[in-house]
Amino acid sequence: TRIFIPLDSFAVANGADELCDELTHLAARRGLDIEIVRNGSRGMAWLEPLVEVETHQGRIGYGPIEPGEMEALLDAGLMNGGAHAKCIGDPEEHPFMKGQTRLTFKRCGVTDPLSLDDYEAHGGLIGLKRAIEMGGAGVVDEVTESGLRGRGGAGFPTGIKWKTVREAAGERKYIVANADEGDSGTFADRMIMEGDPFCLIEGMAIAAVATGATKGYIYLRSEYPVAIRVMREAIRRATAAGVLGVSMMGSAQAFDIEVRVGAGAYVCGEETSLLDSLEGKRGQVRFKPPLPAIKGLFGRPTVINNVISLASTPEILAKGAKFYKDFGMGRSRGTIPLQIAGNVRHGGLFEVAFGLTLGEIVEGIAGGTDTGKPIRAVQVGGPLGAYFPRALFDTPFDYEAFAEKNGLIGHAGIVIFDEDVDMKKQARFAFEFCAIESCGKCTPCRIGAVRGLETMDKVIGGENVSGNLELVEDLCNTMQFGSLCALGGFTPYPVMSAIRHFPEDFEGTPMRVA
Ligand code: FMN
Repeated sequence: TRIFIPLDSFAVANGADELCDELTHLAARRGLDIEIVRNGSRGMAWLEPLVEVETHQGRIGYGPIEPGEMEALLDAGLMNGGAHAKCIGDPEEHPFMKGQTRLTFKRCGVTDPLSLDDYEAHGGLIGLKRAIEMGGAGVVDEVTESGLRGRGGAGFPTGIKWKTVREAAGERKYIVANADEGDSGTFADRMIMEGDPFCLIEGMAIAAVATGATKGYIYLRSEYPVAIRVMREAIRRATAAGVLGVSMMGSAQAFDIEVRVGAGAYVCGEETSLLDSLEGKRGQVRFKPPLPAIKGLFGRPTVINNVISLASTPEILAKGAKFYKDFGMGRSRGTIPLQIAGNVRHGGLFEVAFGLTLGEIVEGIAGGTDTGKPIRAVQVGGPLGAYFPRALFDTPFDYEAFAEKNGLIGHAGIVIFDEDVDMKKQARFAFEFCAIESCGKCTPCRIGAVRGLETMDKVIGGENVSGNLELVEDLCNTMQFGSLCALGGFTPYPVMSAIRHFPEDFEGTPMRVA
C-alpha cells in the first residue's frame, strides 16, 4: 500500500518527518506492507500534513495529521481509507481543488517528485520533446503566441525575452531561473521545486532549446533547504537519465543546470543584482541598458525568468499555445498560481485563470480571516504592492486592472489583514523594509527610505501630521520616478495606498511604535 506524506515545507514545518518515523515504526511492529511516498503539497496549507493512502477507490486524504496521531489513524483503518474525523475523502474532489485549473501545478502533490518515471507517466517531457522537434525559432513563436508573461513581478512577455536572447550574438548563453522568491506571502516557486522539480528542469531545457543556451543556473534562496535538496537530486537524476547533459534528450544540444544558493538579500531577487550575486559579487542593481538578454551573466546573453514562468512552458509546448491562451482575460493569458496568506482561514496555493475578482479570492476561496473578523485590507504583490480596501474588491486579477488602480499583481502573493490592522504601521513598515533591503546604489532608495521612516515616525507621534504627510507624498514621488529599480520605485505603492485608502488611520491620536 502506498501512503503519501509530503516532503513539502508546509508539511515538514508541521511535523511530516516525525509522522514518517511514526509510520515506519508502527508498520514494522504491525507487519504492514507499506511504501511511504514523500510527495509535494497540493497547496491546501491548513490541511498539512495531509496524509493520503492509495486505495481501490482512489486516493483518500486525512489532514491535518499531527505527530502522535498516526497510531489512531492506523486504528481507524488508514490502510483501507477508513472513516476518521480528519478524513477529507478524495483530495481532488475537495472544493478548494475543484475550483482550480491546474496547468503548471497539475502534478504537484500527486506524483513522487523525484521519480522521472512518475513525471513521464503524468505528461512530463512531452513539451521538451516537441520543442526539440520544432527547433528554437518555433519554440519562441509558440511561447510568444501563448501570451505568457513573466510571473516574477514585471509581467514582461516571455516569448519576446527569449527571442532577444536567441537573436543576440554570443558564443555562450545562459538560462537563469530566479528562485529568490522574497515577496511576503509567496511560496509558488518553493512548492513547484519541492513538489515537481522536473517541471522547472523541463522549462529551463525548453528555454535552452529556444535560445541556444548551454548552461542553466537556479538562483535559490538559502531559506529553502528542502527545495535546494530536492532540486539538486532531481538535476542529478535528470542528468543520469540523459534529459540533461552533453546531448540533451539525445539532441545535438548540450545543456546542464546548477543550483546556486543566495544569501538572504531581498534585492538579489531583482534580476541584475541576482546576476552580480551569481558572479560572486555583492548583489547590487546594474544600470540598464544593456539588458541582461544582451549582456547578462558574465557579460553573455542571458534569459532570466521566474521559476513559474519557466515551469509554465512545458504545458504550453505540450498542449500548444492556443490551449494556454484560451484561459485568462485581456492581456493576462493562461493561469496564475495565487498564493493566499496572512490572517486567512484557508490559505494556500490556488491556480486559476486570470480574471477572478479580489473579493472572490479573499472572501470566497480563502473563506475570510482566521480570526473571523472582517477583512479590512489586502496587500497584493509582495512588500512593494499596494494595500487594497474593500471598496476595490471588485478588481479582477489581471495585470492591467491592478495597474489601473495603482496596484500590482507581482508574483501573485495575497496577504490578508483584518480590522485590527493599523495602516500607519504598515506604511512605516514599507519604508523600514526598503531602508533595510536597499542595495545602496541609488540615492532616492538609499536615503529616501530612511527619511521616509523618520517622517512616518513623526506622523505616528502626532507631530504636524498633515505637513509631514505632504512631505511623505513628495518623497514618494521622488522615489517612484528617481530610483534605479523597483525596490525604491515601488515602495511608494504600499505607503501611498495606505494613506489614500485608509486616511482615518493617519488622523487623531498619536500611537506608540513597538
Ligand atoms: N523576480 C523573481 O522571480 N523573484 C524574486 O524574488 C524577485 N525579487 C525582486 C526584488 C526586487 C527588489 C525587484 C525590483 C524585482 C524582483 N523580481 C523578482 C523581478 C525580477 O527583477 C525580474 O523581473 C524577473 O526575474 C524576470 O522574470 P520573469 O519575466 O519571468 O518574471
